[in-house]
Amino acid sequence: MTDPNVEPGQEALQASAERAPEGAEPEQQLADAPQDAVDITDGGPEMVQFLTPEGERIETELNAPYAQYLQHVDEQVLRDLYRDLVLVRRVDAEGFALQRQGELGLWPSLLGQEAAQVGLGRALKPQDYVFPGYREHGLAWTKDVPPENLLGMMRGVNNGGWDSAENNFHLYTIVIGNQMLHASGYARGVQLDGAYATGDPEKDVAVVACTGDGGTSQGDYNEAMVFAAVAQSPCVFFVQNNQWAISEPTHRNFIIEPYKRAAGFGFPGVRVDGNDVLASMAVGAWALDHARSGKGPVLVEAFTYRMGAHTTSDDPTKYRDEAHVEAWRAKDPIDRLKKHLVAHGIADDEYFAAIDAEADELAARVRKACQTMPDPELHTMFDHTYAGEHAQLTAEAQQFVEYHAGFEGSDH
Ligand SMILES: Cc1ncc(C[n+]2csc(CCOP(=O)(O)OP(=O)(O)O)c2C)c(N)n1
Ligand SMILES: [Mg+2]
Repeated sequence: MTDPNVEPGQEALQASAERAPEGAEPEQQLADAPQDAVDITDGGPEMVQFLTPEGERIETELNAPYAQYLQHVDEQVLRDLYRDLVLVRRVDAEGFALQRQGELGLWPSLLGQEAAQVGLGRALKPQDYVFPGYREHGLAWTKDVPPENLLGMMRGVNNGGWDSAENNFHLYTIVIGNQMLHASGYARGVQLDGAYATGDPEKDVAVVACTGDGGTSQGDYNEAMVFAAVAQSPCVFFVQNNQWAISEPTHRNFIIEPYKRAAGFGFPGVRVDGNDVLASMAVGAWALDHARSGKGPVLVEAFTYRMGAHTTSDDPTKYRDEAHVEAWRAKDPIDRLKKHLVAHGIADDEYFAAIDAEADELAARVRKACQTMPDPELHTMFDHTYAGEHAQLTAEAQQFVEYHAGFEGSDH
């Protein structure tokens, strides 16, 4: 409960201190705060939700302003959302397996975050432009990036794998927070082009900047928000708070939650249940409308959980309690939609079996594409550094190719 006599920051610090071992220094208290003293699945009273973990559709005072964005949601839309979630999860599982089998160098799993991404993704219009991090496989799916194209960079055969201009989906960015600046700058460009706020929602552009809870600590993130706020550009900051930045829990990244911090930058912030695909879609549609119609930037924090490891290079058993993962499992985004579909007779066993079969087919397609990806010609790593011909780089590329040719026939 909020104590009106305590400053917000102090309250959060006190809460952390209360969870820390007795006698520890304040900084140590923060570091050692045992996480099991609080319900880590609780997004708080301001979190917008439409579908409970039990699959019940709810109407509340809090979700009422967003309900209009779900008017088109009929039984077919619900079935399609379920299909999206299952196919995206299946592609993700295949990516993980391919890495374990030595076919990929790395795979960052989105397990648990499917609804956050598919919800916002299905609220996007074709002209909207998304700047992802590296875990946005669900958003990529909704932007029609073929899933096999996500694998090239992870296999080390290219630097991206899709044409961002074709899909309005920028290449993955590994440098944390960097894409926030790209997005904010792009949104400013949209503004200068007059490609927003014309009153035509089928043409006006909104730009999405994706990051995680850890990314909110980056300078880039904060600079991008200042820039967008001052320009009043059509930028939606989409923070997937999956509770972890590799091994760092959120209390090591912020005292004030991201959705509340938006006010400090001068635009609205909303926390949404990131495991509820309907909530993510409704709030996402509202946010995109807000931006595209010229009302300025907005921040959406999707409260969710990273069910898997940070990447295939990480071992979360070293730093987190399995009981927490179990607690979040009860809030699984696919299970809750399935419960809803079953309870209302919207889908039956035959439908679910068909989707599972389609998912397996898709996974097989992705696997085959991965295994048959050609190794790149050596000089291609120099391509696209400059838009046009660059004499020095051409010479370096030539030298590089010749150098490697010198090893032909040897074991090195
Ligand atoms: C500028 C920068 N610093 C550090 C890293 C190393 N790094 C990779 S992922 C990560 C944590 C990111 O956490 P979060 O923003 O919550 O995203 P998540 O991985 O949870 O989706 C860090 C620190 C990096 N890639 N870039
Ligand atoms: Mg995170």
